[in-house]
Amino acid sequence: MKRNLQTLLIALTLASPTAIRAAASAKPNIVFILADDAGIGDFSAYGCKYGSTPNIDRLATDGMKFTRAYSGSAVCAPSRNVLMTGQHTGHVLRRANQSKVGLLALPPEQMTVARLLHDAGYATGGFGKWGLGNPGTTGVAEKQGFDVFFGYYDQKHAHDYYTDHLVRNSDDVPYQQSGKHTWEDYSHTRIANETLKFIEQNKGRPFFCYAAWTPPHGDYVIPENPVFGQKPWSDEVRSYAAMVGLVDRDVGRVMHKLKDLGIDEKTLVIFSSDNGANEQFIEPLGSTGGLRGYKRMLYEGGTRTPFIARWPGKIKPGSTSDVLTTFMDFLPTAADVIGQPAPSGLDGISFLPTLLGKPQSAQHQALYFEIYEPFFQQAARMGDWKGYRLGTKAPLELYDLKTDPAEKQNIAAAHPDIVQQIEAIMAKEHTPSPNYDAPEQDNKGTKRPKSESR
Ligand SMILES: [Ca+2]
Repeated sequence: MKRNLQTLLIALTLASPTAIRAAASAKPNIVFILADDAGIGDFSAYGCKYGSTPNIDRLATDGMKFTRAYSGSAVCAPSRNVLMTGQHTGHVLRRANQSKVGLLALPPEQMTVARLLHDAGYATGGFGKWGLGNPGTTGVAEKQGFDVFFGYYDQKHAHDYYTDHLVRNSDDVPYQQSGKHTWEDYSHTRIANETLKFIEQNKGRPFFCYAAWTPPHGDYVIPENPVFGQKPWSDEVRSYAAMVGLVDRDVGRVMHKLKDLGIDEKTLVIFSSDNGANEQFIEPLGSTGGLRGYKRMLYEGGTRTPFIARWPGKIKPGSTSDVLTTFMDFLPTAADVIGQPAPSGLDGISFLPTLLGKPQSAQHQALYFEIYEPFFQQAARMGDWKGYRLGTKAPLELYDLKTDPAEKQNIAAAHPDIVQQIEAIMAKEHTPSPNYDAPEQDNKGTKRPKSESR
């Protein structure tokens, strides 16, 4: 028996990639669907006030809804950097969309969740917006563990939903426009179709599908808007609401595809959004769910995110979890799902025990965030305590999220011991970056981040 096992191991070691893939076939598929700039208040599973997102609701009734989940950051590129690398924003390369030395690209040997899964025999595909390295750099998706990436590499390019080209593995794919702004012309149509095609093509082997779709990020345009077209809102608000609906519709298409192929039972599907909503959608839509702040701010409205996981037979249907988690936990969780130890140097912790309904013995003592856009901010959550600081010189603001989820009452003066603990966390978790200058600012709060975005 032992000898047979040894023979098998030797055979596998020498085997072709196909044989290794066959051995890995018990591994579940992983689909991560990432909306862009959608707030927690845009989804009916989290109390949306203006519409419903039934397909995403169904993920929650079939699976687990996280009630205290955070994205990686309050803007696109750092959030995706955290998601891909399992490190928080005190450690990652991208701590803002821009830097003082231009767009930063992931380095060649960067550990990413795509690389981890690819090396374990997974087919790896990304569809939508990449943002961690433009063509010609070391950061392109196909050098970071993806077999294929289709969509936008450059974040500014991703604003153009009626573009004349998309990009596949760094090559331009021309995109003929009719000039009439039809569904055929709309880039997300093609990106969603490519997502489904990848799933279909890889149905017979484990795959990782990273659906980093661009809606509802601006430009706020959509070919048709039958549901919200007559609402007394601005054109941008009407389009944004419809774009959230589009994300929901295509979550439904992904689920249909998985079921049609008979593989939904062996697929872990996660849905989330990369950062909080823009300021302009708070008043008409309540997109930040009543939380303080919005995109670009480390108050709750900038980073609290919808996070839902579905995995039949593994995750209890209709369950919820209040475990504190951010995108940094995705990589170690993926490693855990495929039975591998997490790579070293991560900040994240696997939440697989939570998914499986087991005690989450390893938990974060605190979550840490920093951002250099438009101003340097730091935030840390320790249990129900939330510390926030604008600039490097400002006194820490302290909130008790249990009694004050909207961060209205700064109670720092009453809790100097907690302030001290959170300041120590910020000092420990922040590593200086040569790519950014942290502005020293007081906390008079006169300057507010602009909502318009890169
Ligand atoms: Ca975003």
